[in-house]
Amino acid sequence: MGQFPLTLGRFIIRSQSQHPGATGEFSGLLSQIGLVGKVIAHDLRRAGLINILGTTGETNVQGETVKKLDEIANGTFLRAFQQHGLVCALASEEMERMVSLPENWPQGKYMLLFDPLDGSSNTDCNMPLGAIFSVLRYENNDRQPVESDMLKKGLEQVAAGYLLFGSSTMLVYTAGHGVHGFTLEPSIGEYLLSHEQIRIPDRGKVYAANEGNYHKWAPGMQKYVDYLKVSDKATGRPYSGRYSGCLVADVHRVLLGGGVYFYPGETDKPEGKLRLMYEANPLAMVVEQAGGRASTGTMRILEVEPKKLHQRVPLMIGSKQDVETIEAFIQGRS
Ligand code: AFP
Repeated sequence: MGQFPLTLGRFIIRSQSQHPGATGEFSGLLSQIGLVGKVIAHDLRRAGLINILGTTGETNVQGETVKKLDEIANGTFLRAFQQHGLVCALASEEMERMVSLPENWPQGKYMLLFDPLDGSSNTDCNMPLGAIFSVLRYENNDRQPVESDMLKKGLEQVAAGYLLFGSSTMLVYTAGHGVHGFTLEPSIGEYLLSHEQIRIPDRGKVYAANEGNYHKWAPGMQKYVDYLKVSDKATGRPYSGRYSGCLVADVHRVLLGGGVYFYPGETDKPEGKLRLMYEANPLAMVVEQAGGRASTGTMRILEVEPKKLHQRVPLMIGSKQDVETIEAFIQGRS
């Protein structure tokens, strides 16, 4: 009889014992992320039924306003973290400003930044969606955090990860000691360790990008995509295109099987589309911890100096050699 699979809770306790000085706070935060994942997965499963259940335009039969699932997911994160003394500040793609907790509420030593629902365009067609989170530490006990306290480089993240709402619900995270993946067993409501110590292959055969933007890309980027399509056994080309419309799903595929995802800058949007603080930075930490690389095309994502909470950044992320090849093309070295 095989050993009983490790639950997220047991894994966190085991990891905590391996890192002296680790307080239960981080473990509590991660468990809350798991809870948020269960709630959002439940809401997404019902999303397809909301129309059948008789919503009419903006309100449903109970007279409730049918909010966008992004806002619902954002509310789930807020409810999960506002009262439990795990964090002292929250920031989200769905909220213009950072939210700090009322002074009389228990304050934690972490700041949580998140994209509560990544890939929202996939909601109506039952395609995968995700949520991304980044954890920063806040040490100053003299005052509550302000937004500028969040503007830390990705290198300063204490933990990062994502929830993937696909054929199954997964939680993948790193706290700086490798990357671990858990799959939700809905019948018992537990996340079970399914991918311990994930390592990304040095090179893959898959690329994920929206080639509809090809003519807006810089010449080096266009040359790279043309290069991927030329047949060459030695370098595993041509690569296969796999693009889901959900960053988390595409990065998860690349994390497990190798390859690269990229959303580059464009002629009218040189900074690209994706957000640094709660999309590129957390995924860059995960992928680098698994042995991969994440770049703007000219520098490491984790070293980008943030100027604004919602700033965008070009993103090339995945297998180390694949990202290095892109950088060579973008920098005219290839
Ligand atoms: P949405 O959440 O607005 O659908 O954006 C998803 C996303 O941020 C990322 O998950 C996708 O990889 C990328 O944008 C898709 O963008 P395009 O539709 O421009 O390809």
